[in-house]
Order: sequence, then structure tokens, then C-alpha cells
Amino acid sequence: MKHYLDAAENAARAAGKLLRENFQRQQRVKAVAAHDIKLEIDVQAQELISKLLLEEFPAHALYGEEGIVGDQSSDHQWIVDPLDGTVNYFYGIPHFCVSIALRLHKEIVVGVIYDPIRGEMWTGQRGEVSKLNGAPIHVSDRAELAEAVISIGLAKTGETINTNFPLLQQMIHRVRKCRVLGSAALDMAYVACGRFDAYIETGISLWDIAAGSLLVENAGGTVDLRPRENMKDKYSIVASNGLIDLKL
Ligand code: LIP
Repeated sequence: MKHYLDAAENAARAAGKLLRENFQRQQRVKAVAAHDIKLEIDVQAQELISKLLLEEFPAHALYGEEGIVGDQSSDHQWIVDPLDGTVNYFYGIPHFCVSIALRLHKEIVVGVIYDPIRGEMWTGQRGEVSKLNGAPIHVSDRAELAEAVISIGLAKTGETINTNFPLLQQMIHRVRKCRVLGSAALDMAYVACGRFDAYIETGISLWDIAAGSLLVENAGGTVDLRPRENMKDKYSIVASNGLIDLKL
């Protein structure tokens, strides 16, 4: 898988460079909603990633937040979130990333998450321990819920906020701290390297968590991903170090 991983890392660095160079500059807004914003640079970053990956692997398909390219029934499907944490990016909050995964025969076999502001690159491939900037990582060994720091996402619609907020209200009394940072992919990466003990969200898309799922599992954690019947192409996720009982 090394050549796929190298290609994913290369594409993530290129998109990350584009995002870093345009960060805190005037952004062209594509769409605005009550709890979400879509930017032109999301599209530019995905086009750059798509060009780099599909030039090297013309037979592959790409499934991304900003659209799909190629035959999605292809054995090789890249799952891409070119800018995860778009609202943070628009408001100049330096907490966003690029997330790229490769699904081969329905199994995620390669995953990279790149934070271009901190220069942090999480990499994972099937059968290997996950890495951060080339060094092996492991989930935390914290088993006590009362000592845990967990991340809870609220997603971006009134419906998903109404689903996620009650959980935040419950968990905030059970754990040491809850965090709501606005990037599912970085939440997953932080679980994989033990900064968070768990991450929970309902209403996220596959591109938000595909790479992170491999990173968490290959760092010794667990990922419970469930499609939502009433939300098309949306999922609920519980990712953790596999030790704490979240009593959900
Ligand atoms: C974001 C997710 C985050 C969620 C936000 C949004 P985007 O993705 O990473 O977990 O709470 O609502 O969905 O839109 O920045 O790629």
C-alpha cells in the first residue's frame, strides 16, 4: 500500500499548502446556511487532490465532499474531505485539516489527515501501526470515564444539533471535559494519538471519518460507525480508546 500512501500524503500536503497560503485571507463564499458555510477554496482544494491522485491512478474513482469523479463502483475509491473544519477556516480559527482515504474492495486500506497549520501529518495503512509525523502512535490508556476528555460534534443542521446536544448535556457531567472543536477528522486523529479518549457525533459524512477510522483502529482504538436511516448518506460515530465505557 506504500505507493498509495505516498500519493495520498503528497496530495494532502499540496492541498494543505493551498489552504495555509490562503488562510486568514478574504474567502469567496459559495453557500451559507444557519450552521454551515461552503467556500470556493473547498472546491479548489478537492480539484487539486483529484488531479494529483487520478493522474497517477486513472482507473480509480473519487468520492468527495465537493463532488464525485469516475465510476464509483471501481475497486479503488478515494474518499476525500479537502477542507474539514470549513467554518473554522472561514473565521480564521486555526483548527482544520485535509482528510484522504483509499477504499479498496469496500475496505479502508490507506488514510492520511494533515493539519497544515501545525504541520501534523497522521498516516495509516492496512496492517501497520498508525503514525504522526512518521512516529508510531497509540490511543490513550485511560479507563476511568470521570477522567476522560472527549470530543462531541454537533454537526450542521437544526436536526443534528437537537440529536447531539442532549448527549453533550449528559456527558459533560460524567467526564472531565467535553470539547466541541468543529473538525471530525481532527477529532479522530486526536483519539488515535491519545489526546482525546473518545469522539462522538451524529450526522457526519463518510469523508469526515474514513481516514480517521483506519488511524484509530490501527492505533489500538475502536470505531462504531452506523448509517442513519433517516439521514441520507449520514452516519453516527463513536470512536474511542476501547477502554472507557461511555455508557451510551
Ligand atoms: C465539519 C465536521 C464537524 C461537524 C461540522 C462539519 P466540514 O465538516 O468535521 O465534525 O461538526 O458540522 O460537518 O463541513 O467542515 O467539512
